[in-house]
Amino acid sequence: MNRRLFSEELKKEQLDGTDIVGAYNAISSVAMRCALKNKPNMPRHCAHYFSIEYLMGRGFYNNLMELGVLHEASSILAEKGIDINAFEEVEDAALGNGGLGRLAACFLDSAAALGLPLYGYGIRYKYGLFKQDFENGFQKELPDDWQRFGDPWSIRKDDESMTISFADMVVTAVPYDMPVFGKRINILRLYQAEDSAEAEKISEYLYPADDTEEGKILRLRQEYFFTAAACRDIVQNFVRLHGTNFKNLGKYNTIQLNDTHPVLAIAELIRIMTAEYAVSFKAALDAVKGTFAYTNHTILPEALECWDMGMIERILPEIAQIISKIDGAARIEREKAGYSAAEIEETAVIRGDKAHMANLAVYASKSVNGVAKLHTEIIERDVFPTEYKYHPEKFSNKTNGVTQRRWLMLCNGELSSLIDKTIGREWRNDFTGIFALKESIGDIAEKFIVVKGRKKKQLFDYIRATEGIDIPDDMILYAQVKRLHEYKRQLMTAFAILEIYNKLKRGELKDFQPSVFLFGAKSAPSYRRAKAIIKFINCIAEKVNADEQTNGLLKVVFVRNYNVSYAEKIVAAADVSLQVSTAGFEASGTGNMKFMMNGAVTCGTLDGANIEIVDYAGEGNNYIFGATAEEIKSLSSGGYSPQKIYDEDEELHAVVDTLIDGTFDDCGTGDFADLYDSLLKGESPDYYFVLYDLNSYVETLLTINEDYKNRVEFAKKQLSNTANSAYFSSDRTIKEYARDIWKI
Ligand code: 26V
Repeated sequence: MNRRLFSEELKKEQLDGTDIVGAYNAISSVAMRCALKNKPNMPRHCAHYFSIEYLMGRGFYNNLMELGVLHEASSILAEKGIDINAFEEVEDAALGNGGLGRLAACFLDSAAALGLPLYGYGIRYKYGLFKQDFENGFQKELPDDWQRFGDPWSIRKDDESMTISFADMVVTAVPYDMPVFGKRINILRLYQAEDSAEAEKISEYLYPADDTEEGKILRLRQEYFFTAAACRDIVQNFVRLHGTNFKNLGKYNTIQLNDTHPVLAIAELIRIMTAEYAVSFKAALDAVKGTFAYTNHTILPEALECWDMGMIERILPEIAQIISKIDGAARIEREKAGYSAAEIEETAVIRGDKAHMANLAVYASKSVNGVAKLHTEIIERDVFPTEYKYHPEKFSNKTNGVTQRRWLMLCNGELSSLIDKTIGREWRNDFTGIFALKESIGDIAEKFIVVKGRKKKQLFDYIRATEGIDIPDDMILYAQVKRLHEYKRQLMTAFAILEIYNKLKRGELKDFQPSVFLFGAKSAPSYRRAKAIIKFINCIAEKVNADEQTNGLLKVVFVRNYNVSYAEKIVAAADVSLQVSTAGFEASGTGNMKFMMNGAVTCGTLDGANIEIVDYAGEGNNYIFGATAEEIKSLSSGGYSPQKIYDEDEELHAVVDTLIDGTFDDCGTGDFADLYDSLLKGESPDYYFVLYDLNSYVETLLTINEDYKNRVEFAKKQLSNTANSAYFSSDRTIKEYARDIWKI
């Protein structure tokens, strides 16, 4: 963009430091006006990303950085008496919930940076993911009314609105286009539902509760709503550029399905071709098979969506018919290809009275991928084994990545300048250049310690101001920030902290380096056990932080409302990245990569992308513990007795008992007893092997604590992680998608 124009325009603005939101909107609008002077059209050949979540984070700083005017803006504002950091009070839109949505945002960033045409489609929720507060240690959800700050980075496109029909209602899908800046400008198009109060509900909330029939229908409407509008948009562009020979659809377009939520698009695209362009069903099916690509992001059975066919029939009768026809076609095709009857049933699109969305996606896509090496092996071997047997060529791995522009350059200017001074600035254009840092690790270790210290101080100051908790600046920072889920085992960290606390009280840990354990996580509002874990950790924090005997040595903090902006501060400051999921359950993880880039060592299990992180950065520079995915699998098939561990290990017994012995108070909810039962009772007690891995976890945490005493050696380990993080750039991931799947 023309920097001079931007500076001139910005200087003309009447900005007032007392109206930060007004100034925010004014500056953003100037940047948008200047940047969009020459926006490219959708090219003939491009890829489309369909996702029910986008966790874009704050657009302000990132966009100004991408546009190359962050410095200009900062100095012009300073002249006007405004500190550019003041805009941190403008909250970011959290139109997503976790890794899936943040990955979508990183991908858009990377594609634009690389100059690749990738267009995102999703929903413009009125309320994003709830804002989290704690009330007496319990999570409380508050609506996230992000639009109250305005939405200066989007443009409403009334003239490109679409009508979307359901059996019982018609709604208008109004696009809001958010430019994504880089070497080229791509667009994230988010649809808002309008026309009636009923219609508006469709784009009101991210993940409305789906434990009732009504909630399920709403979720179904959301999924159809945005994918139908997006499909129509893509078809209109295709027809304009290439005519109506839909044989070529997949030659020019790939639609990447981010998990199963957008999978109805497959049926809708067939509907559009057959109903509106008189294409035969067979030809339409062939066309979609060349167009769609599916990414799986989780193997948790509860997250693999199945829709009741009766419900689809009621709300979307034509779509139901098409799904039935796809199911029929798949069965015939597979019988001819030699699938056994059992194999046909297992892979069927309709099983019983349910549409199996992952099976539909796998059947109708040209490509299926997992998001880390181990995860892809698991989907090939355990989740879609039959399809893999007959169509191995369809499957591939695309290990996730994160954008170093937000997750290193923007969030850690101090480390970025140290890197500049050490190896020059070329790594900023091509992140593979970061590898050159390896040669200088020894020389800059001391300087790195200073940088880390500064980032920690910034974070601790922020925590003091927002959470009212005081953390000494020199503590080792262990961080576990991610969605709250039993498989991620925040509970195991809680137990580990209690064991360490007990050891400190008994005077068993000589020369223990002062440590703070930091958590950030939101729990799904209806997920009782996840919420119980939040309460439990808050109880531990209260007890530990108030104990004068251990106070200078151990702190526990659960930050409120963990989000992208908080994450930017935490990943830059952390010494130790806790990635302790039960092996086999975390598809990839992307937080692990952000920490790695910023020079934290990983303390983790051999799960998801941790395996590859350690492959690149070296096992000696990280701390791996716990059962492997294979061990977990064999333990799961019989013979695991958490009761035995509990009975035989006194220390472990004692910390688990704090759930029921009155040490902590769950205010009569019975939540702690329920957690206790989940570990020791029922059909598969301790399903996530918390007790199994606890001892080796505590040992590993203590080894890290010991190693930290040699600050320089420890800093070298940390820097080795930064130097080896090139592979975990989403630029690399996007290049692989572009080369292997999108052919752009
Ligand atoms: C989402 C939700 C939404 C709210 C209701 C409960 C619930 C349960 C599970 C999920 C999982 C959605 C899929 C997902 O986010 N997967 C994550 O994708 C990341 C990007 O590939 C990956 O790094 C994480 O390992 C994976 O968990």
